[in-house]
Amino acid sequence: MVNIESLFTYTVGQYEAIDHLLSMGVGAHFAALVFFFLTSRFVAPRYRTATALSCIVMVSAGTILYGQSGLWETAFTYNPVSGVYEPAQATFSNGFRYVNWMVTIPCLLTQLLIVLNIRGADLFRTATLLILLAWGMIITGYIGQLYEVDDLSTLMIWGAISTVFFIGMNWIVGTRIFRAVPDMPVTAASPMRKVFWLMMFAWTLYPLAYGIPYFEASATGVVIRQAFFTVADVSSKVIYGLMITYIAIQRSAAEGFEPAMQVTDLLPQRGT
Ligand code: RET
Repeated sequence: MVNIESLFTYTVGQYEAIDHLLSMGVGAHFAALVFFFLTSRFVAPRYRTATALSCIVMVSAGTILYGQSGLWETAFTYNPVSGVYEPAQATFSNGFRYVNWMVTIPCLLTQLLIVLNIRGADLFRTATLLILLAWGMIITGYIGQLYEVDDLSTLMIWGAISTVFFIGMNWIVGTRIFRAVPDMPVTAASPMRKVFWLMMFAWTLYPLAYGIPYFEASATGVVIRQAFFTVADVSSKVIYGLMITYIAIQRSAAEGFEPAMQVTDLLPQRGT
């Protein structure tokens, strides 16, 4: 039960590309954590949980990526004779990511519902449904990826089952976003529509990464897969989180929220 990563040797360029992608992911998430922490004061209490959830996602994803980059470094060693990186004692696995999504995806979905101003029983019901669909998608995908080396048809069958959950989840997300947009202040409506398309783009990269063993089982395929994962991570969590916080700030301002300190207070004042 290994991932295809452990089957190949890597040129120095391929090995380093993946090492650098993973480290970049760590840096992006921890940098964004500081930003979300500092900007939460500009978000009205009504929407502030959305920004707090971004902080949780940054810590959770940043930590898992730190682990992935350490694992990559111990799973391969440089062989000076052949001039390539070869599998070493540790086994690289993408499975940690899937388990991490069990935590991060519910947070991402809930912060969306909060900035859509879905409240009370509706919030509880919609969040529960979305989280159950997400967990169904992740668990079936996790099982499938265990077969990616030994049995490609099993990989694809579990992938197809997982996709059914994925489509159901996207359907609900799309309907809720486009139903809420007409009632949002104009400054928030346009970024909200963009959030939907960002999600469609970023979230689809994950099933493409899952399918790599089927389409391109090689060291190049592995580089492509890790690149897909990194672009997907930064888009679906960091950029998404920035847009969610931006929407939350716009909604707060439109509802008359006055932060204890204005962003402009940070700028030098005329005459001082
Ligand atoms: C799997 C299995 C193959 C089919 C599908 C999948 C979808 C994965 C998705 C993951 C999203 C992850 C996010 C993580 C944030 O931290 C499980 C790869 C459809 C959509 C947003």
